[in-house]
Amino acid sequence: MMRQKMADSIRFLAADMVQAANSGHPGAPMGLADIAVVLSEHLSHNPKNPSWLNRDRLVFSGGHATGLIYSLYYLWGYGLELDDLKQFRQLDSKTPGHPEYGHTEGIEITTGPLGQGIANAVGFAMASKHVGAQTNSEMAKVIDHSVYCLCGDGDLEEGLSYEACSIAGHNKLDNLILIYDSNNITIEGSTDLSISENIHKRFDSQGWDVQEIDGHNFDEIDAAIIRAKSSDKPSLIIANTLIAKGSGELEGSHHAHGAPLGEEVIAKAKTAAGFDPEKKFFVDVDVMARFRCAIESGDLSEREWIHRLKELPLMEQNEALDALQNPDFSRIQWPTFDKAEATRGTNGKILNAVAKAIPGFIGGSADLSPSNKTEMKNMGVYPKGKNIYFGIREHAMASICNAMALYGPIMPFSATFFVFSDYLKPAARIAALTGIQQFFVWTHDSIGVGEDGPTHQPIEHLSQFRALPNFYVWRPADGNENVVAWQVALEMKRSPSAFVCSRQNLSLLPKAVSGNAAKGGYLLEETSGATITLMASGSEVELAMNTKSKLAEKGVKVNVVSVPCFDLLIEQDKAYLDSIIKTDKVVAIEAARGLEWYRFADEVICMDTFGASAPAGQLFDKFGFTPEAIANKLV
Ligand SMILES: Cc1ncc(C[n+]2csc(CCOP(=O)(O)OP(=O)(O)O)c2C)c(N)n1
Repeated sequence: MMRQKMADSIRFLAADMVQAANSGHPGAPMGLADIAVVLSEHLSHNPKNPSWLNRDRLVFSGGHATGLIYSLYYLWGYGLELDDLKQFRQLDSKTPGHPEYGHTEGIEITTGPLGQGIANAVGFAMASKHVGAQTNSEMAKVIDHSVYCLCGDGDLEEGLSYEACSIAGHNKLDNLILIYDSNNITIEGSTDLSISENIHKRFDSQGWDVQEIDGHNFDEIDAAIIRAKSSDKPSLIIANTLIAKGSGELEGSHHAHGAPLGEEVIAKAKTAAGFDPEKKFFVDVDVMARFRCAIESGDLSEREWIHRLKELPLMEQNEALDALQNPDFSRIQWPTFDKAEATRGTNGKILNAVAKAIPGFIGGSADLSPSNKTEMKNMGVYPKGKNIYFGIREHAMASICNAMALYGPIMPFSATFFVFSDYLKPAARIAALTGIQQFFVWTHDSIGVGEDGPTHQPIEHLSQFRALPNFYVWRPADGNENVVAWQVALEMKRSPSAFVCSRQNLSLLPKAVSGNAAKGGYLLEETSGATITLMASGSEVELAMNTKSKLAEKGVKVNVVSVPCFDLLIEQDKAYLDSIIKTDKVVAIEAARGLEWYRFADEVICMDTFGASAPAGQLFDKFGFTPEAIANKLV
């Protein structure tokens, strides 16, 4: 009886929120309310310390279920008040349309783009296994929490969920429990319209433990969670539910997915459940008292954990935890460079130096580590070691790394060819939007890819990622700029950074890189009486230097500005920009789409088409990226 009243309280809070906002999704919260009540009994978390390391993680992959999410965080005592629920979806409220990490206390990660939450949950589970492998011993466990994820039909239709769950099964993530709100309804209607696969068999074949239950039967939900917790595989609980359960006439209807139920329907539903139809945003004291037990029990759980840490029989466990939690960047032995080298190579050396010094620095590639140069030598294989084999699953890789970064003591990187950043763009966007410090290693950065041809040659990608707010794209021209890039990126705790590196060798710049590289751009070569400034990044900086010599032969004097990070350069003040761009005429050179350079340049020498398949040198010739061609164009 009590559980029913608790679930109905969530239902009507969610319905009232959507009604008051005249916008939102009542269906999923009402369908999931019974599951949420039982989950509350299992979840180990501390509302007074939402960042307790050994808490269970809870991810709502269907981010549209905010009516449920905010109701729960209010009921559990995370600091949300009824007034916040009444401000649902309003400007500057704590209760925006989809859950935002860092905005509302307790939200583990921003969700909304379907499928990502599942991959995030896999990321939390993987992070937990890695930190556990460093700190747990036979005698005492530092990390032993679960990761729960609620998802819907939409999440499982997304290809990302396939990738992520495949990784979870392969890695036997027995700490992961995915609860599938199987209501067979999406926006357009019944799932019969769009999907007919057997989800049970799909997860079976991916190495999961699968259970199927009535998602409105409290005892079945309870038993399923208990079994899932003791499984030696990741668990899927297929919970058969009715969307908008308890709403009366809209129960089971797709019309309840994303529109207010209507005052009349809500009033009737409240009456049918024994609630007062006149009372809105109402939670009875007994219901509140039950949910608020989370505060007491959470505090107790964390205290027990702290006690456990103090009692750890092995000092090394505590030391390992301490080292993970307090990375010391001064321990990094930065490599130095003295010869021509591809920046993917210099980047690989830097990455190894960082990994050696920083315990929580881990990552991997989507099957391209030999090409991306991301293997961390002699540093082992995940879960104990640092090298993660993500397989050819870019979207899952980047979404997993987002969660790993938010887990706490982990600093993750992910790698692939720059052109395939397309496959992970949604996760990069979430990283930027929410301020997640993920490091993206993207090699093979231009037509310099050569023979693999236009499918493998990024053209619009630099522009695309430079257009992303709070995302820092580094395209170093040599190893020394590459070092500065990492030094800056490691300090940017609330921003993702990308390292866009060449496949082909690049000459060392003529002088040791100046500290101003950290400003995103700097005056590399200054000629007295210069009339033109050439601006470039990465491989085109060398080209700009050679063009400068060509133009000198024609009596034209030129300055060269190297721009390893366009995003940082545009943040500099006018005085700094004037100190490096001193001529009236400014020309930018980039073997990519490059239109953003018009912010500084009068003329941009760039790619107007896709590339082609040929040795790289021939391609630079064909597309006009030679000192002769550029010099002739300019004079
Ligand atoms: C990647 C992505 N595509 C589309 C949407 C828009 N969208 C939000 S909810 C939804 C339907 C989800 O159906 P389901 O998971 O069954 O949720 P339920 O109907 O049970 O609430 C869609 C298409 C989205 N949020 N993310």
